[in-house]
Parts: sequence; C-alpha cells; structure tokens
Amino acid sequence: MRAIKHKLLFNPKPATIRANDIRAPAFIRNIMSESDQAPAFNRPRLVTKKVPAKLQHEGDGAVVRRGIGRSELKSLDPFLMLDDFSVAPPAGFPDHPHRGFETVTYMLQGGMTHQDFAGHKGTIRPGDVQWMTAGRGIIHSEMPAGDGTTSKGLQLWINLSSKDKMIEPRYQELLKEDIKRAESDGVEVRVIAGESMGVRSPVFTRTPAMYLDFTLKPRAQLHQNIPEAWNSFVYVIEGEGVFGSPNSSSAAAHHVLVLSPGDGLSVWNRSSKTLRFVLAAGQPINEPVVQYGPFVMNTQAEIDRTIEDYQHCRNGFEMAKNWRSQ
Ligand code: FJE
Ligand code: FE
Repeated sequence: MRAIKHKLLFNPKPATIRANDIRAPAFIRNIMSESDQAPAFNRPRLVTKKVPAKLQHEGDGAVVRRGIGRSELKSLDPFLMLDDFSVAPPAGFPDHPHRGFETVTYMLQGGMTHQDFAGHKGTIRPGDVQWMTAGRGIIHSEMPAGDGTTSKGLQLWINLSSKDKMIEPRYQELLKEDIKRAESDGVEVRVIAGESMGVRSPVFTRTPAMYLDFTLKPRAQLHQNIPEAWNSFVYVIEGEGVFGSPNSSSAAAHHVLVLSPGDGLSVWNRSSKTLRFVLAAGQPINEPVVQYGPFVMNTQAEIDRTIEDYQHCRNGFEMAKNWRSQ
C-alpha cells in the first residue's frame, strides 16, 4: 500500500535490526500494521475552510459555480479564481480581454472553441487542457462547441508575479492523450501540472504550481506530497471524500477545501461511489493584487493604464484594432 511506502520514505532513520532482536511473530505484526494509525506525513495538511462554489452568471448567459474568487474566498495566492462552468449555445464567453495572469481551462464534458486576436483558434474537448499565459494581453472568445449540448469544465486563474505580468502571451495545449496518467490501488491521477505517482507533466508553470485530477474508487486512499510552503486547495468534482484527517467529516461535490500548511494531503473514499477531485497547489507570490474584472495587476495605477491600453489598442492590445471573433 502507498501509505506504507510513504512511512518508509519519511522515516528519517530506519531502525537497524540486530542479531539479538526479538521480533514479533508474523500474525502479531499484521495486527499491528492494521491498527497502525501513524500518519503518512510529518505535517499532514488539514482542511481549514470548506466553501461551496456559488452559482452565478458570467459572460453572456453562462452559469459558473465560483469557488475561489467568490467573496468568502477572494483569492488563495497565487490562485485568483476557480470557475466550474456550464454553458450551452448560444451562451458563452464572447470577446473579452485578459492581462497579468494565466487561465487554465480543463474540459469535463462537451467542447469549448476559443479564438484570439492573433489568429489562434481551436477546440478543446473532455480531458484536454488549455494553459494560457495572458501576460501583457490577450483578447479572445470562449464559446461552447458543436451541437447544442452543454459544455462543462473548470477554469483556474493563476496570478503572475510583477516581473511576468507583461510577458508575451503563450499557449500550452495538451490533448487528453498527452496528459500523463498513473493508476495504483484504486487511485488514478491525471497530471495536468507538476508530478504525482511517479509521472510528471510537461507543462511549464511560470508561477510554480501543481494541478492534479484524482479519481478514487470506493475504499481507495491517497497520500500526495505537496511542497511545504505552497498554498493549496481541493475542488470536489464528483462523489464525496474524507480529506486531511481520517476523523474529519466528508466533503461533497462542488465544494472548495482550503488546506493548511504541511507536506502532504491524505484522502479516503469511504463511500460506495467514485470520488473525483482536483488538487491545486502553488507558490505564493506575496505581492499586492489589484483586480478589475479580467485585468490583474499590482497597483491601481497599473489597472488604470491597462484600461487605457485596452481602449487605445496599445502595449499588447494592438491587434484589437480591427478584430472581432467570427
Ligand atoms: C470573465 C467576462 C467573462 N469564468 N469560466 C468577464 F466572460 C469572463 C470569462 C470567464 C470564463 C470563461 C470560461 Cl471558458 C470559463 C469563466 C469567467 O471569460 F472572467 C470576466 N471577468
Ligand atoms: Fe477568457
């Protein structure tokens, strides 16, 4: 079991067995290991806050469940927003700008077609990821693809540090097949960013971050390392699970769980249904954040300049001049 592996990993000095050691017979050792409640981490992360994602309208007729970004959870440095979106034509997110952060769109159902002012265009489908570094400026549309069915997914906004806010925009697009998976003991992980269960994502995270999609079968448990100094949260997509401590109450779908500092997270699926959740963690930027809708800068003066740049098609918004999505 993974728990045992981790215990070995974190045992600083395994006891050496001397010749005169009296070892318990095998049946006693088994009983001991079954009742052994030693935690998998030195400093297990616990749930400090459980917030239901709140339904609200966004874009043009779209509905989002906002986890991070709602008033009770304004941000969790470096994370600015997590929207669990659900949108069917003709609703969508028509032409709008971004500056100063990254958007990560992860599809769960249907498809989303994006078009930007630089001619970049594509459709992402379930399991695909678009990691967009808006940097100094992107203007784009994000609309549900195809036949009128509802498209669903998660959009995570990750802040950029002051030195990166005005970099050239960049896309990293990963198809489902390109997202590495690992499976063991009833736990499956899709590694969108960072590393888990021995597999690593090729995504470059300008703000150091991890983003993992876990599926746990009934009775499965998981122990995931998380860098100590990073902020982290869980968003439950489906089912229910016990997070942080085996004694904590279970958390159901559409809740954000903010985690305390620590070196890892343990999760138990004690239900009879599949549990699916994303775990995100990131290195805090520790800079002032001034947000005006889709512009995120450090000061109000920078926001004022951004609005001027956008209105006058300058400093990264040049291509906005004669552009409209089709
Ligand atoms: C936005 C207007 C918008 N949540 N989740 C204003 F349209 C948007 C916006 C989105 C968005 C897009 C997708 Cl694909 C998924 C979303 C908001 O595009 F963020 C602001 N501020
Ligand atoms: Fe957008």
